[in-house]
Amino acid sequence: MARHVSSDDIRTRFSSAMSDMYRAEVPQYGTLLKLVADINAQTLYRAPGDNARAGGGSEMARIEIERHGAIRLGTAGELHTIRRVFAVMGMCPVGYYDLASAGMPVHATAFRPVEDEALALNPFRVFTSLLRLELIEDDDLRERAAAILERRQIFTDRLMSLLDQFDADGGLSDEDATAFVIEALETFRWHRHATVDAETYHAFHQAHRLIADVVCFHGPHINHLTPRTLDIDATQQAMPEWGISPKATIEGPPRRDCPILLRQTSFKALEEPIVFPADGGGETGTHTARFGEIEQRGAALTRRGRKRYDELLAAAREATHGLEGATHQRALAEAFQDFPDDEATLRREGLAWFDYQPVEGARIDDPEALPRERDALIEALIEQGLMQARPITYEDFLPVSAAGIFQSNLGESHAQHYADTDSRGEFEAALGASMQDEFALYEQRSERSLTACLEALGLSHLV
Ligand code: OOG
Ligand code: NI
Repeated sequence: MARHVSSDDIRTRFSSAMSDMYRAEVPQYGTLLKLVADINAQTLYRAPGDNARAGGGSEMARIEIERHGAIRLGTAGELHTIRRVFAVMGMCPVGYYDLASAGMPVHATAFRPVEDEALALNPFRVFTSLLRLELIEDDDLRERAAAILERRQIFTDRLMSLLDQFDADGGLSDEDATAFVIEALETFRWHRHATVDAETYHAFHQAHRLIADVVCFHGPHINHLTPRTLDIDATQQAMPEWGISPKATIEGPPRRDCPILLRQTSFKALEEPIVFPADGGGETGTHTARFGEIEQRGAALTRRGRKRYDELLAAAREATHGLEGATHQRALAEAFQDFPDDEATLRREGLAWFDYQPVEGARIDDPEALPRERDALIEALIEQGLMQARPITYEDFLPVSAAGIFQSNLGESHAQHYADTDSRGEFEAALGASMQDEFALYEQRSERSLTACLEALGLSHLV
């Protein structure tokens, strides 16, 4: 039997093919990549040591190819199959994002690699949301949407048979992996031909722009592909000089000495020409769905850290309301003043996750003199210069930020209110699997590194 190509390899081939396709479809994306590469090079040049912090050297290797994208699906069946597509690329569903309370009739998960090595090679992630048809109030519109979605097939026949083959054989040969990348890309491609007539399109658009975007096209076109910057403030500031106009505020936490979680900003969706079916008169129109975004990633927070972040963000809402740009960031920074901003405190207070490594050439003179209690031992080893702790990079998304990104690209005027219902169970039923818990993943990673570190230092017996 032919050797199987690794999932990591297929993921990288796919994300690179996706990046090429998006660059051809959305020229501004190409400009954005150049800008981000420019800022990253400058940032590294100015403060090489600084960037070793979130993740260290291996992190710099992945940053050039690091992207996240987003798609919006219409049916349970589509979500079920996309899970199989991402599984071929070693990407698993992590976390549940309910955006109904933010006025978006969708819920979502993030498909991404979860193993340390796979993340280091290429952490490609896709924020994948599913339209919640039950939130469309108008009975007639809801039924029409369901019927339209039921009829479409967003995956090619060849892709479906490759998925069966992958499930049966546990992998794909080099030739089949190439075919897989080509076929899977079709699902993410932009189609200028709407599947419904202009009147139907406008009716859905009126109900919610997101509904028109999901229901009226042949497939769930990738709506953005986000590169990672090492300095989002500098990138945002430089955008206008490069002919890109960003949204007014950066989502997420403020700028900090020890970056935490995820900061994001996007630029406005393109207004693209679309064509309605010929039998409906072949009218033309425009649709705005695709946009650009950049992100800066920092340390993953523990449950306690995240709770504190969510509280401070909620409290800052009033203080930052209506503010833009630098004024907004200043007010936000003020609101976050009580959140510790040095690695030692973040670690000691259990607010962020860390990865542990033995310092090269470390020698323990008297192991018996070391504390037995876990946290005290960690601190002692760090203090004595025997062990190094580095923040673990946040690999996920933030629901409040995601809602802000959705909103800025769909137009605030369409903000709506949906009842807060927990539909996680329904999402998992559609997916055919449960989502992994992001906090558990970070904790396991931290624990694994600590165990390996203590072993390397010959201290396994201590804890
Ligand atoms: C997804 C928006 C969420 C992010 O980075 O938070 C997202 C969408 O607009 O479909 O990509
Ligand atoms: Ni995004």
